[in-house]
Amino acid sequence: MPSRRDFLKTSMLAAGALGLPGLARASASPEQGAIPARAGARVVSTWDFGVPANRAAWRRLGAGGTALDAVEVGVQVPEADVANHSVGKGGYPDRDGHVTLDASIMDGDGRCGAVACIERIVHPIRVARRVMEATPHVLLVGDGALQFAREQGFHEEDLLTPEAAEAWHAWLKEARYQPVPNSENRDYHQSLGLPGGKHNHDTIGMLAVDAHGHLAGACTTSGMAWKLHGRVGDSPLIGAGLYVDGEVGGATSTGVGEEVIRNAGSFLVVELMRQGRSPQEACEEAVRRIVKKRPDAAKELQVGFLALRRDGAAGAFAVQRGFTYAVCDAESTDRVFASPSVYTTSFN
Ligand code: SD4
Repeated sequence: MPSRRDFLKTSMLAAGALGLPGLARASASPEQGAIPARAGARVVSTWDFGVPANRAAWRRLGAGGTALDAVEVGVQVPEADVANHSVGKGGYPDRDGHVTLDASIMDGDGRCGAVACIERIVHPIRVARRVMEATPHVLLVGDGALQFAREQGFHEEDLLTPEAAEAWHAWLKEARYQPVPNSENRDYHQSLGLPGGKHNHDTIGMLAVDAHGHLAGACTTSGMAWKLHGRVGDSPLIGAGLYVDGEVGGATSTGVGEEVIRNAGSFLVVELMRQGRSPQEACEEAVRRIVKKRPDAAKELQVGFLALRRDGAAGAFAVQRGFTYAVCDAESTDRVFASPSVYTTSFN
């Protein structure tokens, strides 16, 4: 468990992370990506755009909402943000021009629900919760998921914004599918002039523990831009993009979903925490397995895991440098931390 000194150092890093040049200079060290337990509630989520999402979740907790309510409300912020090019409306489409969304939600008591490859619904996370609460199933896909959403009274709309359509038409000229690591970090990415200024994938994974120690998580995305129609990533798959066990903690992932699915990533992180690893150690082991299985491929792709233990301790680890996560608690609602990573120089 990191000492108070480590926590202070980490907090300073967080301050640096918000002033982006500081983050760029920060080198990976063990205390990065690990924040100690604290009494009371805490919300964590992937990437720097997790800050406003965390705040919405926090407000919900403050108004007496459960951890499940909080994560459901929180991830709706990027879902509705048309400037975010891959969660919900405004997301980049697949190869054929369809915006297809994946989402999952899980409570610490084991209840869970998900939708995959759903179209025309701005808030797939709300449909996922409805699957969990109003059906005997866990996962609905494609047309069946849309049919269910219609039956539940969800409003339908075209999710392909003019801006996303323009990006798709530009992509069609070469039509090369090549995910860009860290494209999710809008400010970070752009301020450093890293390659691939267009966001081709963003995912928000959020984990919350409320003041009673109750846990929940949610994950929502439009997946990898320009993917094949029908492709489903890790985000709606319980155990891959999200897993929560109220006795232990929760984990969520972002990046190239195929790599996470191959390793049942989020389940693995939670199981490692159950065996006594810290959140950060557990994330690191899950990332290292991905790298070990496909070392050459791993050099050019990004996967990041974020974990929150039942006692509020949090940690993260990624393949490439540049993964960030946002932390919100009574002390501060808007900290952004740099995750440590296997590679510290790639894409920089
Ligand atoms: C996917 N894991 O569909 C998602 C994409 C993602 O940040 O996380 N992007 O594979």
